[in-house]
Amino acid sequence: MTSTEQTPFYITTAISYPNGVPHIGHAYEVIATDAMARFKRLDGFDVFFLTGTDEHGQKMLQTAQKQGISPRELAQRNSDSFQQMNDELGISYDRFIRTTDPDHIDAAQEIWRRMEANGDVYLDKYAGWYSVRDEAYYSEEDTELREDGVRYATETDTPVTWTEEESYFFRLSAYQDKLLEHYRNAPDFGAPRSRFNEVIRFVERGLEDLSISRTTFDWGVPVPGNADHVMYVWVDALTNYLTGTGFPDTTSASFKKYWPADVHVIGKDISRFHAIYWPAFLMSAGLELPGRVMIHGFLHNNGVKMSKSLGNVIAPAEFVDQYGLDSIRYFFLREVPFGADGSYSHDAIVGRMNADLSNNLGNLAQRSLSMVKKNCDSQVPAPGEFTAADQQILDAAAALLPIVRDHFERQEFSRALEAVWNVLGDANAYFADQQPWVLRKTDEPRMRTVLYVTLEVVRRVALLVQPVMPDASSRLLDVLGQADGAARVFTAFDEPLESGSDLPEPAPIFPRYEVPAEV
Ligand code: ME8
Repeated sequence: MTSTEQTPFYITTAISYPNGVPHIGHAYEVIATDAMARFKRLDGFDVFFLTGTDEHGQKMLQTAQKQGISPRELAQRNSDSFQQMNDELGISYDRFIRTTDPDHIDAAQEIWRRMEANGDVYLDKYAGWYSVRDEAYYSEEDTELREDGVRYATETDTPVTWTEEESYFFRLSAYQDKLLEHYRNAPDFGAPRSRFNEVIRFVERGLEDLSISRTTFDWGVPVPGNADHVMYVWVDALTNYLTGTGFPDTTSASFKKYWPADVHVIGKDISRFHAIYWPAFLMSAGLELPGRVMIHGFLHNNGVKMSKSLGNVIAPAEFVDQYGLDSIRYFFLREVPFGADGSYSHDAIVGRMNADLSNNLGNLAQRSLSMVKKNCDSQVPAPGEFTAADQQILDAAAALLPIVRDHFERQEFSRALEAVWNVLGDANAYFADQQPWVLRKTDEPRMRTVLYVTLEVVRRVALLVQPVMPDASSRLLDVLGQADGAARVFTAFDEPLESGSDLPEPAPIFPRYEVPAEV
């Protein structure tokens, strides 16, 4: 298949605010999106994966002022640490976009012009309770005056100040019915359903027009035709998904190929921006809507919210150093049903590493491969006729690809991995029942069949876990003698393991987690 014949698949993460360094929540989102992107590549799609940083807005400006540097410097510094985190996490992004990139400024101004040309942008005055932290205005009833004399946005606990300014507005109120109609026609537009339902109920209550420009500061994309205003950061930020495809050049090959995006992966705090504002902006601009907004939950440290003041914000690199990258990737995707909130703790991570990775997968691979090395001349043994027990476990492993694909299609990573590990559990039971180490003395041909069947199950598992654990699965495929390239993509899944092929020296892939020695 040549690349032009492949079906395109365009996936994005949220772009992070680089007003600080990345934390585990950011890592979680890029890891999940990366697993999805890798799955689609292995499944034959022409994938474009966009991630990056959201650099404008008052929050960036205020943080920079506090640090005595320019917002551009702050953005540069922290954007670099986000990019570094991506590299440390093995994220296979195709472009790291920054909203200060010149092509993005063009894109943001063009979507504005299109919305204006459609009659959806007008100039008026805005007065309201503004939260700098949330970059959002709140109505009086959504705020409360607390004992410290400061007024807060009730929902987000952030301080608000009374702000009045001339502002451009977007006629969001005109899109209520169109949005609801879209939600009816595309029931998978938002996921998971419970989080999408919250969005729908919000729209059903009615939408107010949205203030989309600011005059009190200038760290943003200038509004076309009125240099006194910069765009509200969310108009600018959401447009990054278009910039990534080559917009405003709608005739470009990449725009034609990749727009509309297939999946936007985002966290639960920004679902309204993505499932309400974004489709409304796109409808107004005469552009197609993305296929799906996948809303994940928040990760908490030992069940406690991460916050700088609690000192429990963990740098992703620290995690990787302690447990290893693939273990972390596996843990996050297996432990927390994507969409739900989740928690991580040392014990939970070590539990998964030792039980799932080391015992269930690592040991099975290592035990069968060492027997093959000693007893089969380091070659994939030739099986005899399969018994019912052989056939049952082979069939269960062969059935995994469509099951896993189905779960990935809905970003149900934990369910995909659960299905794989169920088969691994059965494979371990099969290996223990068949006792190939006894067969070695009593029935060598039968031993070879059992070893062949086990290697075949491990091969299929190794193929399927590549998107989640790229490095470990690659080493596992190495010891199974599967060369890089055609043998490692999903079209190889149904091709049976070839007997007689040489196997390299087996090496343990998933060591048990041992408490590091005190220094
Ligand atoms: O929201 N657990 O940027 P951001 C899981 N710039 N996910 C978390 C999390 C946690 N504890 N904390 C944050 C922004 N996230 C905007 C996005 S998109 C056009 C603009 C997620 O740096 C959060 O939900 O605050 C979001 O999806 C992403 O990390 C970036 O958050």
